[in-house]
Amino acid sequence: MLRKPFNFLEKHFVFEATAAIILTIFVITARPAKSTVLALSDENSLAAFDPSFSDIPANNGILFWTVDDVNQLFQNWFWYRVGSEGRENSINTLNLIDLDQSQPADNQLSVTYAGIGFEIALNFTLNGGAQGSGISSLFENITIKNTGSNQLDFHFFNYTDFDLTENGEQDTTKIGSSIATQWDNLTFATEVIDPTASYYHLSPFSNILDALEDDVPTTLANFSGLLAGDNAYAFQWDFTLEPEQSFSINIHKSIAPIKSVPEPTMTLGLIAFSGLMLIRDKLRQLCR
Ligand SMILES: [Ca+2]
Ligand SMILES: [Ca+2]
Ligand SMILES: [Ca+2]
Ligand SMILES: [Ca+2]
Repeated sequence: MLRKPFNFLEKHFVFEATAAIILTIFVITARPAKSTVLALSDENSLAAFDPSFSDIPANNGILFWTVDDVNQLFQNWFWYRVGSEGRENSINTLNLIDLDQSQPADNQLSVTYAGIGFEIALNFTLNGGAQGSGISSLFENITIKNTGSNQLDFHFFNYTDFDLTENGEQDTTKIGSSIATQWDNLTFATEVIDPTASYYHLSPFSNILDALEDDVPTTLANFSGLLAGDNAYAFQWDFTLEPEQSFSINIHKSIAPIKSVPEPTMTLGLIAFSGLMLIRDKLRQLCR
């Protein structure tokens, strides 16, 4: 079982970003190997993406997504397997052949990896809402193309670990073949995918990550929840690709606040108490 590492990268990154020094390239020397982390930013939102491979499974792909300076995401990334045997690998174990971010701190990024006889192209678009709105969207478009001369039996996985409002322990999650939802007292996250997945799964962290990183082929087990606690989930697409053929997937993740409207009969004392509880929770978050 993997232990959830402390996300020091996020603290570093958010500090830099709020100081309005968003650079295209961050070199994070504290990480195990020198790695280049890219920023996606738009209005109230900031996400970090590391295109290179880390042998710490939880340090691959999208490493956080803050909305109004509150982090909502621990990790979001992609794994694949070709054929019915052998292990899955994260797609950034493949050769990085193209990386394009047109401007510093832009909200769009595209990256392409090449394997033996195929290429995987990803396009990310972060669409933040107005400052203070708590609203944000992340669009991911993935195209897998057979560039070889043999038919490919492809298995593709999107793995997502939301930790809403900085902490996943009080989150609740459910999933089906085309949608996943997760919420806590303050935040609601939705993921809608197209086409529908062949399989899906929801499990306490780090069971799915362990399955994607072990040495045996994985087929997700379609547990749909509800499940409370620090969960992660994944979708799996199984498809056959003829030479020159492509398969595209669209993924739309969104974050929104849960509006807490006081009941009309609520006394002032109760409202003050709720406020104190919120301040207490905030202080606890800050002190962690
Ligand atoms: Ca926007
Ligand atoms: Ca939470
Ligand atoms: Ca596996
Ligand atoms: Ca989680």
